[in-house]
Amino acid sequence: MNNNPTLLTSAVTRCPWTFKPLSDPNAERSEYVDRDLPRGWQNAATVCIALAGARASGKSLYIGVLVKLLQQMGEEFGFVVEPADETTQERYETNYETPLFEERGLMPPTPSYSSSDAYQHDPLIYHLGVHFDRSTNENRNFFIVIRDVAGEDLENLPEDTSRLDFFNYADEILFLFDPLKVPQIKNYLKGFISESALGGDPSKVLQNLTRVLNVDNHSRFGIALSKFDTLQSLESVENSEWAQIMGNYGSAYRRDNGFNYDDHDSQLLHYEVESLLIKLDAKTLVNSFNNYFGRNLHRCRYFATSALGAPPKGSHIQETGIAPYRCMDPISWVLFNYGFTP
Ligand SMILES: Nc1nc2c(ncn2[C@@H]2O[C@H](COP(=O)(O)OP(=O)(O)OP(=O)(O)O)[C@@H](O)[C@H]2O)c(=O)[nH]1
Ligand SMILES: [Mg+2]
Repeated sequence: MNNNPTLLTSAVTRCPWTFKPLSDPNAERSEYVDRDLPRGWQNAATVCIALAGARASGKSLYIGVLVKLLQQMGEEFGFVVEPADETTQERYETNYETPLFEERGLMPPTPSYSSSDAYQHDPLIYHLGVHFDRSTNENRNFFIVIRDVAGEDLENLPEDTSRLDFFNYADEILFLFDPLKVPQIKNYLKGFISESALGGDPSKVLQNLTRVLNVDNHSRFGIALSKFDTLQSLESVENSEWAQIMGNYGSAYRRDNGFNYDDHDSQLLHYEVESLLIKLDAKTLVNSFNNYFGRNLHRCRYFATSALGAPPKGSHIQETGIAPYRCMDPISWVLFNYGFTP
């Protein structure tokens, strides 16, 4: 596998509920929440991912699909991806798998953190098995911890933002945005693509998020143009400039490398997505990302993802099913740069 990350860092052992690093990586209980850590947690590489984005930007559907992709990656490379605590399986089934894969519908908006039915208080925790860690040259347990968030809570920050503190300790903050919610993009594409109704301006959510982040925050920042299928569909707008751009099958955004992560390809995609954003007149958004996170490819990277692979049909997914596109990339970026060898 050609995953050639240029900078390898070693993953620390974090508390899965707060994302804070454990002062004793061999502890059996979290010093932050006084709960027993999952089995095998001692000195494990714990890759903690926090989703971010406005309402309806596609976070929950992405998680629903990501868990299936992780399992498929395990099948491909010969390891098993298993829920690592008692409730992950049940919470995944109820909130993600059943609505999406059994009822073949969409998901209701994630309830606000303060509501009684909020299911995102605890993250989803999966054991990826024992793997060679190229950053420490030893075999280690790898876990992935995924936190969903209600877009509503990021669009209107609570007075006390301490419950969003986990963002400060995430290995990666994955910021999804619906391209059609960037005002300039929306104007540009008016008439080409049907507009989704819900959801706020990603720039505002980004601003709010930076209010939550400490100045010394070290999380990697993945920025994904979600629902990329909507942009790909422009290929069929005859004689348009976009038909040419999206019809360019030589570009990185037109091919999915699946589980074979290649850091050079990811960097190429980064620059292509940046150019797409500038082409779409979203330079202000690009400048905001650069202001906040610097132009550091190892810290901040663009992605293009589509959880469904095609626009939904009313309140259901297409009869042809779900065909995720480039959804593993943002996760592989951090996993492989931590020296994960499947
Ligand atoms: N075309 C397309 N639409 C998508 C895709 N993923 C999500 N959507 C649409 O976006 C809507 C919102 O998706 P969710 O995953 O529920 O959004 P969310 O970010 O979790 O929203 P909140 O929970 O309110 O924060 C879905 O109901 C779909 O209509 C995709 O890959 N392609
Ligand atoms: Mg949601």
